[in-house]
Amino acid sequence: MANESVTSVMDPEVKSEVSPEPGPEVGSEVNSNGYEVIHSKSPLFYDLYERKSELKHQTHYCPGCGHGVAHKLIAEALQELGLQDKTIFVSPVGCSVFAYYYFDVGNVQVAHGRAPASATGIKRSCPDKVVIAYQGDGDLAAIGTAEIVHAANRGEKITVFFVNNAIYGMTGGQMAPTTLVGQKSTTSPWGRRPANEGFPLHMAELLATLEAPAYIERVALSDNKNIMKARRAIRKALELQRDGAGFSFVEILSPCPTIWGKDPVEARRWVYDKMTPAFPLNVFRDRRPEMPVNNAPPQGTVSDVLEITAKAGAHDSSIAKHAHHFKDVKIKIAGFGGQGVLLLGQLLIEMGMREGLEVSWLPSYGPEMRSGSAHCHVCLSKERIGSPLVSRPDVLVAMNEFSLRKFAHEVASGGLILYNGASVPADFTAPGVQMVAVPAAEIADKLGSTKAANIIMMGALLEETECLAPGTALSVLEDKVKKLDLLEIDRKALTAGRLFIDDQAHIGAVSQPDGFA
Ligand SMILES: Cc1ncc(C[n+]2csc(CCOP(=O)(O)OP(=O)(O)O)c2C)c(N)n1
Ligand code: SF4
Repeated sequence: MANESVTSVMDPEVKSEVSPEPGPEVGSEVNSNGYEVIHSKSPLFYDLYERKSELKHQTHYCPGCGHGVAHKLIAEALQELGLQDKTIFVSPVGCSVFAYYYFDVGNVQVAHGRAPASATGIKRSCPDKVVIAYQGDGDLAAIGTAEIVHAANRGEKITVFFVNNAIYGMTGGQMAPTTLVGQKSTTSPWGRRPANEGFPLHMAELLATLEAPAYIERVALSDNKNIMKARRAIRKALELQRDGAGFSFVEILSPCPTIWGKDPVEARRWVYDKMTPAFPLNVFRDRRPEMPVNNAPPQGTVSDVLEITAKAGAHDSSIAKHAHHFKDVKIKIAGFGGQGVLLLGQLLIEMGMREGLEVSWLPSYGPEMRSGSAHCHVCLSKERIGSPLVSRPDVLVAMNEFSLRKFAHEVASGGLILYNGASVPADFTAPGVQMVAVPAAEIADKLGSTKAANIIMMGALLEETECLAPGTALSVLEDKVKKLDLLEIDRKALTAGRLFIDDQAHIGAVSQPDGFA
């Protein structure tokens, strides 16, 4: 694709198909065999490739690499179809990771194997765009096997160009799922043995077993005639997407001279001689799938879908009027699974939402359903929240001693620790931090349910920090707690937590520089 790196050879058999499409022709010459060789570059490529200051006219691909040819064919097709301004190109991890240095279209570079998943999200949110996932065989057929199969099976209206060079190029020649039987690689040094490494994966055939795909073809960059066929297939796949067809997929058998240890001409020949018998060229699917129409989910704002606005209106007017004397409050709640640690965080963010704050909740818990450690990060903020991760909490709610000892050191200076216990352990100190021991489990037991300990801590938190209104807490509990007897206990627990702070804690309110009282 660099000016001199790709040539179109005027073969009499394919002459009519290779006449250069509109675009700046850089030059032409007649070679020693009497053929006219045309050097051209699609205007869809950037003028300069900014990757390296000294190589601004060259790609990073090795001489004879199929990626450059595939890029050129895609660029020309997009240009001919007038799709440049509508295209979003999703590049993978692999040798083609830098495709965004070349294509002057919308570009996204994604994690290894995830291009079909990312392309799905992009296409669904921008249905008028032409979304291309471009992937190597390691990327698509190894680490990304699940993504491609499911995107194809859902009939996502994206186009996938699958560059199969039978090897991992970028990482130095490990065996790919497409490596041929007997082919040597750094991880199959004796040649691929089906009994040990399995058979090559035929992705086009595999995807053609699915109902949803609209178009699947395998082509080869082996010789000019086949390159012209590849050109047509690439164009067709893009046309189908433009016309709203369905999932289109072109597998491109492609030379990797460097890793194969061949010169560019030998490598092209190897594609034809060795790869095409193993991966037959064919159109495996060409039809418009029968997909149910009108199956799009209802569209709406997050507030509408969560019915937040409607619910907020139903609550007493004191909720919205609560004054927040802080810019943001970061809270960590930690304990054992089963203590309602995560739930307490969810209740707080629900309250924050109802009071018009920005909120986030990030849970973290072990695999055990009960007794494993669990904690969550809660942010309440008047401004948009950059990260839900709380590494310096203003408040730590420690539901057990283990969590107290584990997280106390993280609490910001001047912050608050609410500890679920009759008293703070004698040997424990947390300089510069207010500590309040709330015998929440004990009080909860007296109220009739140990489970209510988290709500007692909530009451204490609200009373001590005044970060959210107790009225909001009540309305949230009324909506969320479906069992009436438990709701009654929770109401009492909320009050008990607040009263404990007022009547028994005898510890002054925490003063924060931002006014969090
Ligand atoms: C999660 C993750 N796993 C592994 C790698 C290492 N890695 C980078 S590229 C690559 C394989 C690329 O091969 P292929 O998709 O065939 O593309 P090619 O380089 O041949 O074009 C691997 C395994 C990575 N970058 N990220
Ligand atoms: S290693 Fe192979 S796939 Fe990668 S740029 Fe070089 S020739 Fe192309």
